[in-house]
Amino acid sequence: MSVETIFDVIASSTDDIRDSLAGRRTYADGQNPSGEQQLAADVHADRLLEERLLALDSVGAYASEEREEISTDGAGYSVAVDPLDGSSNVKSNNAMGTVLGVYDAELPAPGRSLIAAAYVLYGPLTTMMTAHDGTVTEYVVEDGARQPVRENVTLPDDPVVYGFGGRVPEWPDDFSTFASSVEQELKLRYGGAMIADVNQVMTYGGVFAYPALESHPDGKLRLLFEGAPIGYIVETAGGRSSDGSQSLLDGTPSALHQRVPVHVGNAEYIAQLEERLQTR
Ligand code: P6P
Repeated sequence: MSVETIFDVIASSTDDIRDSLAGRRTYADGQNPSGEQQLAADVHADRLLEERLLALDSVGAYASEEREEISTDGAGYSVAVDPLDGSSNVKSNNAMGTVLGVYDAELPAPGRSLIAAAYVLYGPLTTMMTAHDGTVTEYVVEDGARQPVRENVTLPDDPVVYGFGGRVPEWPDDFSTFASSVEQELKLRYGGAMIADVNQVMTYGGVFAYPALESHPDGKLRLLFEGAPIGYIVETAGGRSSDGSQSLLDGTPSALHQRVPVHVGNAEYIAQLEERLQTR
């Protein structure tokens, strides 16, 4: 029950977060620990989720992509949150999301210590995808309450879409070769917010990646807050995840905000990717 209670806190916060966007499209003074500018909306969502999640008996630690330190409050699970993933999309009024990882371990912890993960997608509808106890469920969130719309979600067998982040000239040659083969088979769907792009893969099948870049060999996305939770969800839905050589769940972060190359989607594409990258 305690994981469902955590999911309920996230769902019940969606109206407050969505309603806060309009007036908080400006940049706050600070940067997040990854050196990225923070919108006022990032800061607001972070404070709101910290307060509500730490108020639960089942949560003892709150870590966020928006803050350097972990907040603690007694015993319980450790939650790792990206309060507003893709917040730069507020300016262009495109989709964005919230990412949640529930770790049964002290952070930073490997993805294998995840016991649940979820994401909220702020799109035309507010939806939530949860992974827990070996199953993925999709909900529409209305008035802060989750209404299930898809049970036992699995990636479709016939993949349709792909989305690859980073600038093409920055892609290493082996990833570029992989991308060229994928482009012959699938349709491009890339919107600049991981949650929205991953949700395309969860809905239509395919592959999403924010790969290693020549200038950033660890890529852009954070292992604890983005890579592992999304890897957990996609793998629970029958897909695969990879940092280029192993599942995103096998990575052991040495630092809270460690970045990792992220590749998730249908198993055949992740197998192709790893084969291509292992010829390095
Ligand atoms: P780029 C959003 O800032 C984010 O962290 C992810 O949600 C998204 O996948 C990626 O960065 C987009 O990065 O370089 O395409 O703007």
